Amino acid sequence: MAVSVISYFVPFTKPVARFTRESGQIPAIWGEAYAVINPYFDEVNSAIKGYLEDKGFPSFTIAATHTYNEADMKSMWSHRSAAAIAGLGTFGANRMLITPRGAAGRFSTVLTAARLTPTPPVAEEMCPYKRDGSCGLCFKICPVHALHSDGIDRFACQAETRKNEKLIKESTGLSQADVCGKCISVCPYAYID
Ligand code: B12
Repeated sequence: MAVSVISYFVPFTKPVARFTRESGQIPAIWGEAYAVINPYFDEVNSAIKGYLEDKGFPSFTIAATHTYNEADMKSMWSHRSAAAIAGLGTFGANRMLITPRGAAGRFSTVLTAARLTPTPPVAEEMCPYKRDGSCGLCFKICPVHALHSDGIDRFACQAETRKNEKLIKESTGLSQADVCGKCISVCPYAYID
C-alpha cells in the first residue's frame, strides 16, 4: 500500500525556459529538453524504486508523460497536483506549477510504502495574476487562445503541440517533441536562479 508520494521537479536551463518568448521560431530547444529528459525520468524513477524496494518498501513509478486518455485529454494521475500537495509550489494562471526553481521544467512521481517526512509547503502565492489580477502574459501569448482565466481548451493546446512536433521533426529529426511552452516562457517565474 502506498503511504508516501515522492514528487520531484527537474528545471529546464534558463535558455530553454526563456527561448519561446524570445524567438518566433519553432520551439526546437524546448522540444529537445522535453524529449531528452523523458528517458532520464524512467532511469531516476527506477533507481528510486530499486533503492526503496531493497529496503523492503514496495514502490510504484508513474510515467512522466503520454499517460492520458485521448477522449477527454486527462490522465489518471496529475504530477502537478501531487507536486502541489507535496509542497513543491503553487499553481500559476497558465495552470503550471511554479516552484522555487521556476515553472519551466518537468515533474515526476514515485509512490512508496515507506513513511517519509513531508517537505514544508511553499506558502506564498507566486503567480501575479492569482495574487492581484496583474500580468496575464500567458493568456496573451497563447497562439491558439487556448488559455483563459477559467480554464484551458485542452484540444486546441494539443493541436498546437502536435503542429510543433511535426515542424521539429522536419527541421531537426527529433521525434516525440509535442511541445509549445509559450505560456510558461513569458511567466516572470519561468526560471528562478
Ligand atoms: C494531458 C496533458 C496535457 C494536455 C492537456 C493539458 C491540460 N492543461 O490539461 C496537453 C497535450 C494539451 C498538454 C499541454 C501542455 N503540457 Co502537459 N501534460 C498532460 C499530462 C500527461 C496529464 C495532465 C492531466 O490530465 N492530469 C489530470 C488532471 C485531472 O489534472 P491536471 O490537468 O494536472 O489539473 C488539475 C490541477 O490543476 C488541479 N489543481 C488546480 N488547482 C489546484 C490547487 C491545489 C492546491 C491542488 C492540489 C490541485 C489543483 O486541479 C486540476 C483538475 O483536477 C501531464 C503529466 C501528468 N500525468 O500529470 C502533463 C503536464 C501537465 N504537461 C506539462 C507541460 C510542460 C505541458 C506544455 C507546456 C507542453 C509542453 N510540454 O511544452 C503544455 C501546457 C498546457 C497548459 N498550459 O496547461 C507538464 C507541466 C509542468 C509544470 N511546470 O507544471 C506536465 C506535468 C508533464 C510533466 N511530467 O512535467 N498537456
